Amino acid sequence: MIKACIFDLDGVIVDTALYHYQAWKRLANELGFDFTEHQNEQLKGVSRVRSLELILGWGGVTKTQTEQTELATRKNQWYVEMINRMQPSEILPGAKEFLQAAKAAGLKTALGSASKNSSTILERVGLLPFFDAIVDGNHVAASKPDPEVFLKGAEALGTDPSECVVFEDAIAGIQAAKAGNMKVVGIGSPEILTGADLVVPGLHEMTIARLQALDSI
Ligand code: B16
Ligand code: MG
Repeated sequence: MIKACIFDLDGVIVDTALYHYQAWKRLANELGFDFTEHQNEQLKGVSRVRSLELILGWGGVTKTQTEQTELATRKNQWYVEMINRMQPSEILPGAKEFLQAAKAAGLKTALGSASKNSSTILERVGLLPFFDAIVDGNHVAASKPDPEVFLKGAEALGTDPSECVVFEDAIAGIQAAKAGNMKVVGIGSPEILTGADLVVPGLHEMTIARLQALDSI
């Protein structure tokens, strides 16, 4: 029986990818190069440290560990300035309604995000009260596709992984959920999110009936 939902944040609940892109682009420009929005797709669901490594690679730039820490901190300051201005209107279509429906159906809810800024974002858009547990980049050692973030979410909710459904927009997150023996709903396109048990374009297409139907697969 399905007892809990675990949600990724960026790309599922809100679209913070644009803010990440603007902040990383500013950093790259300061270092003397640029990268495209298409390249930015590769950073979705990827940790801050790994994102910086990829971006420096695209620019052909080498930095020491200390310099990398300083650069990641600088990017994060710009990013935090932007997310501190986020509004409830930035919640993706259907996300709040599905969270409300999940709570009304007696399901437990957790966040399972790579971001270290997830609480700030949920607070800004007014969704913090909808989550029973928050597990994010501050609580895990291994990044998706490792299942750690989702397993910790299930543990925090006191739910067996097999009774959890994960909602994810990144392929690494789909793989992480599967590695954790969970059901997974992909948010996006079925051509990209192969391996998901169900793919919907957004949470506006999700219902509790569709969720419960995952029990039988
Ligand atoms: P931060 P998710 C991820 O969020 C983003 O998709 C990814 O682009 C970002 O680098 C990562 O969080 C870390 O974010 O710098 O705020 O710690 O999709 O896992 O909710
Ligand atoms: Mg995501």
